[in-house]
Formats: sequence, C-alpha cells, structure tokens
Amino acid sequence: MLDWTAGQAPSETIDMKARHTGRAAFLALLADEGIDHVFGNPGTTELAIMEALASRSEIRFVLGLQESVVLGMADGLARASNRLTAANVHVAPGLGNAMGALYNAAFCGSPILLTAGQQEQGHGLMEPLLYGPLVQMAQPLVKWAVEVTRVQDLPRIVRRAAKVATAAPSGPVFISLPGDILDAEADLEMGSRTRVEPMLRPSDAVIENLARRLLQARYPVIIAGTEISKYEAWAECTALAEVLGASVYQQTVPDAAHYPTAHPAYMGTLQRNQKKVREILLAHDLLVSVGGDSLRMSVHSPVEALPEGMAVVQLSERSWDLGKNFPAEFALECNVKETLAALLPRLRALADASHAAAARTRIAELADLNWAAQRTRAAAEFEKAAAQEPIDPRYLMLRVAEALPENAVVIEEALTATPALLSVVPYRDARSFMGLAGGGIGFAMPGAIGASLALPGRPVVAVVGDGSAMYSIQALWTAAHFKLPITYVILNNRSYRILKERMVAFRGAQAFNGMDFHEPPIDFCALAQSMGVQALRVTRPQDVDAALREAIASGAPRLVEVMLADGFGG
Ligand SMILES: Cc1ncc(C[n+]2csc(CCOP(=O)(O)OP(=O)(O)O)c2C)c(N)n1
Ligand SMILES: [Mg+2]
Repeated sequence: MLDWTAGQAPSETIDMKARHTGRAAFLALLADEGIDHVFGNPGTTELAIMEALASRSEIRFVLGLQESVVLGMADGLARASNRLTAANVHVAPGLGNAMGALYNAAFCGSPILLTAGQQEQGHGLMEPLLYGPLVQMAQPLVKWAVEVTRVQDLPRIVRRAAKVATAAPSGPVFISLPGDILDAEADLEMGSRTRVEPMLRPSDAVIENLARRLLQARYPVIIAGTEISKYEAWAECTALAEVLGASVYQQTVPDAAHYPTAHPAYMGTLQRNQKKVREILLAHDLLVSVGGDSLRMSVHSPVEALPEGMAVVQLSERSWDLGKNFPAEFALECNVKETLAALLPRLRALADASHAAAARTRIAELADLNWAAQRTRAAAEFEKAAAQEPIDPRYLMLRVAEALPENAVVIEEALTATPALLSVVPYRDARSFMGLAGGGIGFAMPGAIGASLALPGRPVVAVVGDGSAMYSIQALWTAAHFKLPITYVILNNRSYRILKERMVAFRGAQAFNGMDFHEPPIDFCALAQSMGVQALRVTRPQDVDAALREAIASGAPRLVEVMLADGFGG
C-alpha cells in the first residue's frame, strides 16, 4: 500500500493542547502531518512563518527564487515520493506566479499543501498592495481552498487540508493565512492526523465477471498509466500482460515510468496522435486501461483515437476519468495494485491450457516488435549521426541513455527530443523517470530538485529544452545551494523548435515569429556559473559522452549545454 508518511515521523515536540501562536501552531501541525521540507519564497506577510521556522529544526526550508520554481520543486518531491508536501508563497502576486506550476501539480494529483500569507483581516478591506482574493484565485486548481478566519480553526483546517490532499485521488489544496491569524495566540486543541485508506477493490463477484470478460479477448491491449507507478504495481501489471497475452503501451502522457521497458510485452509510449493511436488499437479487440487517462491528447484532430465499438475496460482511482471520453464496458473505481492482485489468481484459475498457450505465443510474437527490439533499431539509427555537427538531438538522447547509472532518475522536458529519448531510455524502476505532465513548460529545472530531495543517493539527470529551461532557470541556484547531485542537460537549439515544426506541419507556413532566441544567444554556462553551478558547453559529438559521464559522476550539480542542430538549417 501507499505509505503517505514514509520516513516522516510525527513530531515529538508538538504540545498537543497548549497555548500557541498561530505561526508556531501552523508549523507544529505541518511537522505532525509528516512535513520535513517547506518550499517557499517569503514576503512581509510570511515573516511570521519565517520567524517561527527558526525553532522548528525538523523542517528544512527550501528557498526558490520565484514562485513557479517553488511549486515546481514541491511538485517534483510530491511526485517522486507520493508524500504530503508543503509550499508557501507570497500573497496574490506570488500565488499568481505559481499558477502554471500549480496547474501541472493538479494534473498529476500531487498532494501539495500550498499556503500563502494574506494581509491582516480588516486591513485587506482597504485594498493594500499585494492583497487579492487568494481563495478564488486558487480554487479551480485545488481540491479545497480556504482562508483561516479564527486562530482556533487553524488545527482543524490544516488537518483537513492534509487529509484532503492525500485522499485518493490526491491533489493540491490551498490555505490562505492572514497575518493576524499567524500572530494571534490561543489555547489550541491540535488534534491528530487522518489518512484515508485508499485500498478500494471491487467485490469478488465483479472480479469474477471481469476475469471472465478479459479471458474472452483474443487480442487484448493494455494501456499502462500513471497509477501503476504511483502504487508501484509493476509486478501486478506485467503478470496481467502475461496471463492475457496482451501487448502493453504506456499512456499518451509519459509522466512517469509506468511499465518496465525490458518486459517482452512492452511496445512503447502511445503518441498523442489520434490517427496513430487508432491504427494501433484497430489491431486489438479489447482495451484494458490500467490506472491511466482516457487517451489524453494535445491538439485537435477530426479522427477519434478509439475505433468505433471497441470494448474498453478501465481501472482507475479517478472516478471522473472513468468512461469520461469513451463508454467503458467495465469502469472500476479502484486501487489498481489491490485490484490486480485480486484479479490475477482468478484469471489463472479460469484460463485453460489453450488460452495460456495462446497468450504465451502472442507475447513471443512481439519479440521483433517490442520496445527492446525497437530500441536496438533506434540506437543503430541514432548512432549513424555520431559524426554530425551541429550535434543531432537523437544522437544526444542515445548518449544520455547510455551514460545513465543503474539507479539514475531521469527528468524529461525535452520537447522535440522527447520521442527519441523515450525510445532509448530504460525504465528500471517505478521512480526512474518523470516526464512533463500537464504541458506547462518550466517543470524540469525545479522538478529535478524535488526529485533529488525525495530520492537521496540517486543521481538525477534532467533533459531540458533550452526554451523550457528559461522558464525557471533560477532553480539552478537552489540546486547549487543544497549541493544536489543533478545533471542538467540543456538542449540548446536556440529556438522553440516544436512550434516551428508545428507551424510547418499544421499551417504549411514558415512564419517563425517569436520562435527564435539566438540574437543575442543565451549563454547557459554563464547563467549556471553565475548561480554556483559548474557548467560545460559541448559542440562536438565526440565530446558528449565524457561530458555527461563526468557530470553525473561528480555527485554535484552540473550543467551540460549541448549545442544542437535546430532542425531548420542551423
Ligand atoms: C507555460 C507554457 N508557456 C508556453 C508554452 C508553449 N510552448 C510549448 S513548447 C514550447 C517551446 C519549447 O521549446 P524548447 O524547450 O526549447 O524545446 P524545443 O521545441 O526546442 O525542442 C512553448 C513555448 C507551454 N507549453 N507552456
Ligand atoms: Mg529549443
């Protein structure tokens, strides 16, 4: 089961029934809810919290130099650990700066307890600088948003927020903390924490019916989704593929390592391309979506991804997603790990010898088509560009994949290089990969920091487009400050290449307005060095490998800026 508080012992210093200031009570409650990092960027309205932090040694404050960085770091930690995570930003402008990253966090269901200081009650009525309707601003992107109006309510509000954030399906929550609440003093009943047990599984009768239905399929296909990584259900999902003889694809948003790439049934990531997904699905007679989304796409297409009449079985803890875009014959609101564990023995008991033999044959027939076979071909293809200058991004992705130590964690925001990266980077465990989710770029620079804090001892390699890196470049300072073992690989093609490609593909035009930033060129090495991160620029393909290996082996923050072909002649 998911341990929301692993490694987070309840604070022993909390006085559960005593006179507290709001600020001290707030931090004591966070500590008791298992928080050991607060990501933040302070202003005057948060001074009370910063003051109280001095006497809370079990909470480490992680300074981000802009609020989108603050939320991105918190999101990285939440996604890499599945732990309740705290972030604190500064009134309306700070919350505004954080919104893009909060969107991504909501998309991933990250259990983040986000707070902001608010002008004192009454003072806010006079519309001072920085005042704004914080609750209304946060509301569309969080599960619960509230402003504290009496210090006596603070414990109940923080306890409820932590419970709501972590309860399945998890997601961010928001609390507005007026200054007078933080400085008020009262006798407070601090309460204790609640975690909602997320282990939903269907009844035995439903499991039985589902097992019988699954065994009727002759060509089933599994789409492996984000809940498999979240609940570490790799073993259950590979067993399902084997007993059904199913091909397995990763869901269209590759936000984590949803399935072991080395498994013989694994066919790779579905592209967010309705026509291509449809072509793949047409070869199958049953779609089994395990913990994934409903064929989530990016851009409009007149083609439907799901062939008409295709039977769908959907397992997810997110009831909103069940049958959302397509009708599902079985729509099970459930925990995927628990449900597969209950389903597998029934499948094995019900499958006769001929079914088992056919399933084995179907998987054996994938030997030349699966991810591993595709990888061999892709590697040979990418290797052909080994001498090309400027460096071919596909060759760089191959070198990155080959340079990764066994326990590396890859953070991906590579945009036009993403398909090449996915074709060669192995998923070795459920935490070994994290990709851009939600589509709001700027996640990888700070997300790598959160991942590194969540997974100490593991080298983190962030593969980031130059355009994406510039949305949150000041994350480098935090990486340097905490001396984290993160290698940032910056794909310098001096452009938003993906937008150029789409301008050509979708509009047949070469109107590349606002898509180049080579005049003046951005010097990523100088940026990194100015923030205390050692950096190296690579222009020759033969230097890539040594640069990557040295950076990763350093165990320190490093930036490798790789000068790439821009795809449009440069
Ligand atoms: C917050 C946000 N702003 C703007 C965009 C639109 N957008 C999508 S991709 C992209 C450019 C990415 O450029 P880069 O990281 O350099 O990758 P490349 O396309 O060059 O491979 C932009 C601006 C977005 N997705 N999110
Ligand atoms: Mg670029």
